[in-house]
Amino acid sequence: MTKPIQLKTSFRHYVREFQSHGTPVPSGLQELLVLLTDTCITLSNEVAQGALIGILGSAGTGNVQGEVQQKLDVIANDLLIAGVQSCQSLAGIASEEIEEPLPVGKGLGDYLLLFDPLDGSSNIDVNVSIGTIFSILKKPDPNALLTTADFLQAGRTQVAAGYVVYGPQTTLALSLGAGVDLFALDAVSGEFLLIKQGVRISESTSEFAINMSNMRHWAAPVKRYVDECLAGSGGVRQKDFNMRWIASMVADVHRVLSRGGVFMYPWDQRDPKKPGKLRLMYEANPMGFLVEQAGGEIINGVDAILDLQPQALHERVSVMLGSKDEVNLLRKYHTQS
Ligand code: AHM
Ligand code: MG
Repeated sequence: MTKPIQLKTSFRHYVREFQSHGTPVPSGLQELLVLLTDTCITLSNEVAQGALIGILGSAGTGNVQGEVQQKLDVIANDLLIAGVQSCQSLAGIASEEIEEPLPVGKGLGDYLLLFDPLDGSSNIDVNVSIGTIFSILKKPDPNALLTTADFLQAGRTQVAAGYVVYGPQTTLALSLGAGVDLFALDAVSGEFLLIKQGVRISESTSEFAINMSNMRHWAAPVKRYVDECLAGSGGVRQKDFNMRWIASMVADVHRVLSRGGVFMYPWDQRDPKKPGKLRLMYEANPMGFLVEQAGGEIINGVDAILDLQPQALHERVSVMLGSKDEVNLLRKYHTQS
């Protein structure tokens, strides 16, 4: 049971008031969440300024993934790292943009923070929604030296996960393991205010999201699923489907949380050895935590993503998430093949 909190409560008050089954949020986690979300507010203000402060365009550098970095990828990464340095309970950070984990202070403390600092980089320069995705894990031994292995925990062990979308509104979605709550950035107070408690993803939907330009590379079960959606009311599904693809996972997942749907970035044959495009630790696990906490599902085709044992910090995974009925159908098509 989650304690109801009054709408428009500020995030600072929310983390103090939040209780699941009478248990409040530990003070160290409160501190981390407040520092992290405050930094996202700073980042939101930078994003809103865009070209006016010269932060659009390529940084001319590459990241650990071999991808070209945008200036905002670098700015977001630096801001987030700096923003949580004073957190006493934080032992280390792993970022999509950096190869090795960074200790915070001496690398001691209860929590580990992982993030994709700026998701949807291809949308930065065209003023389409982008975001920050984060995941918080418990450090296995708060008093031991920080290692990469500390971070390699299955998604189900996350103590918190969330994202911030920098869109028409700046919106924060957060789960502390007892439902998903939504906040909007209030321009007047400069704070996140609670706008919805207990978000639920509808079990059925008639909306799907996938990059259709990759259709010729998909595996047969994904092609079958999408073909049947496209056949509409005259096909086996006997209903018309709508398609949306924003190419920012934060914005696509926000739509799924808001009105249901299914989002897919599956494995494909372009690079058969690559399990998928999206990253397990920085994208799939935190989004999966939110989706499951809102009553949806997330799989790699066959297995629940939150049960996967990560092998490496930057590993990639095939992703299918959203409304239960559709994810179950995708699982069925994958297990039949
Ligand atoms: P990024 O973290 O480098 O921005 O990449 C992840 C993004 C997701 O937000 C989005 O779902 C996907 O990559 C879009 O890929 P594509 O351009 O192939 O459609
Ligand atoms: Mg990303």
